[in-house]
Amino acid sequence: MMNRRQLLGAGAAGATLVSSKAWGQTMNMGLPEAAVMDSALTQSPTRPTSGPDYNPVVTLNGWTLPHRMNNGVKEFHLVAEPVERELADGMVARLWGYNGQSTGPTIEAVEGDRVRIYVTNRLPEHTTVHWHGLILPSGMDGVGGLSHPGIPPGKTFVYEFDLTKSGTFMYHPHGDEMVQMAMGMMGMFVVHPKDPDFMRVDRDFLIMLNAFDIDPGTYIPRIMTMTDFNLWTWNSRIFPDIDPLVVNQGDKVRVRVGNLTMTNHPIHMHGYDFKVTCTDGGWVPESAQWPEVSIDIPVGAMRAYEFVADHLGDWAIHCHKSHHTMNAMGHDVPTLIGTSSSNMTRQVRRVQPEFMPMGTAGMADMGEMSMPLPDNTVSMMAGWGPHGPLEMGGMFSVVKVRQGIDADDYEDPGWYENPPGTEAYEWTGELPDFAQNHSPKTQITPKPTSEG
Ligand SMILES: [Cu+2]
Repeated sequence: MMNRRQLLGAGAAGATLVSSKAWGQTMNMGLPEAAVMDSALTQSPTRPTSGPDYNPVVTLNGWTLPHRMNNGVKEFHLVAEPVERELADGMVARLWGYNGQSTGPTIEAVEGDRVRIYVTNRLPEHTTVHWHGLILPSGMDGVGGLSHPGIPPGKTFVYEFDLTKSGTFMYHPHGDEMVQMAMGMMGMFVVHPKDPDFMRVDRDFLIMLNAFDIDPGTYIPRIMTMTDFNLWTWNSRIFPDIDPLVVNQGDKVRVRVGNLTMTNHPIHMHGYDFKVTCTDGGWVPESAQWPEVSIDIPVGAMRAYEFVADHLGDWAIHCHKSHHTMNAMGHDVPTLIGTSSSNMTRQVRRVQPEFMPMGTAGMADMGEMSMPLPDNTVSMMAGWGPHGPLEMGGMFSVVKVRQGIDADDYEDPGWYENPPGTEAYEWTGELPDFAQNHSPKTQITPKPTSEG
């Protein structure tokens, strides 16, 4: 649900940022309303009501910031503030974000637009907004202390520039950046082409890769973590509560993926090959688009790919670093595969009666295990599919390709039913000796055989 609020008493410090004429016009209108989102679910795309037509983007578990027109200028109002974000059902994080959520709302506009973006700072410290990838005047670039002074708490600054090119860009603070990005401050900025037919697709999904380090049972990210994060998120959401990418068969589909984490993420999509069509530097000419099934998204970069959704089914889409498809886990756990844990278990249970050893056969039982969890966390390998536990978490979702899905319908159609004869099945004939599992144990030290 979106609601609106007027920010009464928000200070205006724009005089040094815009010309006095522009500022005079702006003052007459007052500040634009600042829309707030209170839901972490995917919101329907916002179709344009004026100006050139475009196919709006769908931000997974996110929304698009409304704007108003003021004398031909598109005006937006971002509010940097502490937020509560549901990372998953049963897990809330206390983050910093924009307009009620982290990640912040997507900003959508059209090539050739002039935009005026009010940024109100309700954080306890200064902030700025840097417009990653956009071509703009140096003083609008949002690097605190370099482009302009930081926005003090309680103040509102105004950014204003022309959108000279279309593409996919990002926004994030460039003031106490390490802390503010670790706290969840980031969003995406999509500029649609002026020509509605240029690079047109039927479905256009947005994913921002981000990461947090939140100890189970706590609410606030550890801001000093450099690489060993324990929650790998898309738009500040973890599987199984990342919404699916719902697609009608035959649709031309684009997926735009931005990365503001501290490591690269090879995003792999099953069932299709696709072409890389855009980076945050611009569109890739058709002759230079290259095919992929996994695309590495470097740190501080965006990659968009496209495909035609010919193949019906439920297709996994995920980061290919396997630790990034797990939820909150510690990495300093010893490997117990092949060991006998019963003696150790007995000893540990004397001091911790609920102790359960993990990883003696593998970790496949984690999804089903009902270990007592502390408050405010989710299990490591969660998610159920139509055929049992999915054993996935973190950066994972499902592309659901179906027939007869309406243009603006993104509702989960449920699980795909594989047509008869198209699903892997069990061999029920005789099993020869070599194929039988006589000893389901991993031998740590192979035993000498009688032959030698
Ligand atoms: Cu990853």
